Amino acid sequence: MGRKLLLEHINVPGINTFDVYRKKGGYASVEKALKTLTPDAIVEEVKKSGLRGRGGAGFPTGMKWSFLAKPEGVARYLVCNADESEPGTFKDRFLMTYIPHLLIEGMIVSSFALGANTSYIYVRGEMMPQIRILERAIAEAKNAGFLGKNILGTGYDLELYVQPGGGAYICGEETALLESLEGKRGNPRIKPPFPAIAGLYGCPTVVNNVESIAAVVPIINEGGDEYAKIGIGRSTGTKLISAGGNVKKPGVYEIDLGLSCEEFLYSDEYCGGIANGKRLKAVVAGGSSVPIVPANLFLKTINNEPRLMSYESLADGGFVSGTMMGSGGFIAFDEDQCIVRNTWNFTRFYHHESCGQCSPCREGTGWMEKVLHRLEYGHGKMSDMDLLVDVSKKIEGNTICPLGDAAAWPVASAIRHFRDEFEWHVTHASEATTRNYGLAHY
Ligand code: L3W
Ligand code: SF4
Repeated sequence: MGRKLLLEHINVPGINTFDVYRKKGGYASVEKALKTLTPDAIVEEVKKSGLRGRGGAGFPTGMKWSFLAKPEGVARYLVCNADESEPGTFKDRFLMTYIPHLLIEGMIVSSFALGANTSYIYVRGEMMPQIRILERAIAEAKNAGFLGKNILGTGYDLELYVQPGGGAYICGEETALLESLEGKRGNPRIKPPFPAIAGLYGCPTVVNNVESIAAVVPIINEGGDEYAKIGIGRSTGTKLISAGGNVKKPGVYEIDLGLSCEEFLYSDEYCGGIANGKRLKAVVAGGSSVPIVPANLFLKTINNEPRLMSYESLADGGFVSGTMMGSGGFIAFDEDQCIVRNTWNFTRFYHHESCGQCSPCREGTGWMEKVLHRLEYGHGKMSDMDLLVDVSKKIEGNTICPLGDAAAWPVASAIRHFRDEFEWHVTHASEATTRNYGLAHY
């Protein structure tokens, strides 16, 4: 049984309210941080913890914090990226819904560490219930003296605002998010400069995922070294995984990083195996932006070692035989699922969500979508698979933001691992067409 650092109290009735959360030890990290630690000491604890960004990139959080520029007389901002939109990912929504004060507590400690006096939680626009939940929780925390002027009499001031998002997946890319927060269209900026140097309103800004900020609470309560004892290698601590697709028990699970993929998928503590007695065919381990892998390569690496739920192990084998931890959006596909249709569906999403600034992404996602559509609907050609790989290679690495790569990788990996299934759609075109019931509207 893994440790529960974020979800320990998730089933306590009323834990979404300030009073119950406080009775369970909530906001202790704020007292400890503001009364006994310096901002630099907090950054040091986060560095020691080894925490890596939980939004998808896995960049070391403490290092990101230490990059924050501190010019004299210039405001600094902390912005929480709660624009969770990655297909298959619903762990941040879960945290915000059921234990919103954990995020607010993390925001206060993190803002103090970074020297921010104004911070924002940018929430996906469609998540109206969560926006209301957070606004209520912020009001409760402010009433209790944990937000506003002179917090707990320490002289530290912090205003925390919830900003409804612009309603586009691309607004979750950190620089597009900042554009949107400034009131503009959410188009990604060219990096560098990174937000740590020039972010919101041109000021030094840290953008962190919801789960990363929540993890700061146990790190400060227990110490960075204690946190780093959980996990394996450079994958320290616990990770929330949202499990979906054909698993018996879909839901949000907190795992110790380093748990074996087999245990995660088949044990009753987590996914409970594949539903309806079916066999596993393929897995998307970290949201739709990461390579899809067949069952055997999800459970074991190419060297026949057990695959682990860690940043390194999931990526073992690179794009040839590995995948990525990504945002922790785990989707299992059983033996009845059509990989071609799924790949088309993902690509349709990226084509729709491309902001259109760079041609490889704008044109390439549309092109891949059209070719996948014709394959799925029985009009494909044998040359289509090479064409798709070619287009995906021309997108990869040639765009302003990672959406281009995110669109390219699932297509390239699906063809690498399931080319026979793509070919079947050409050789059995009439069967492929009639099987696609219910999608004729497209
Ligand atoms: C200062 C440097 N800061 C890097 C910072 C940078 C950012 C972080 C990671 O994409 C991935 C993407 C999606 N000085 C720095 C520096 N930073 N070098 O570190 O940066 P980066 O560029 O590696 O990644 P990113 O642009 O943040 C995120 C993938 O996540 N993804 C998407 C998930 C979507 C959700 C969601 O809906 N909630 O999580 C899933 O896999 O494809 O590869 O802060 O500024 N020298
Ligand atoms: Fe926009 Fe796509 Fe370019 Fe990102 S890669 S900036 S989403 S066109």
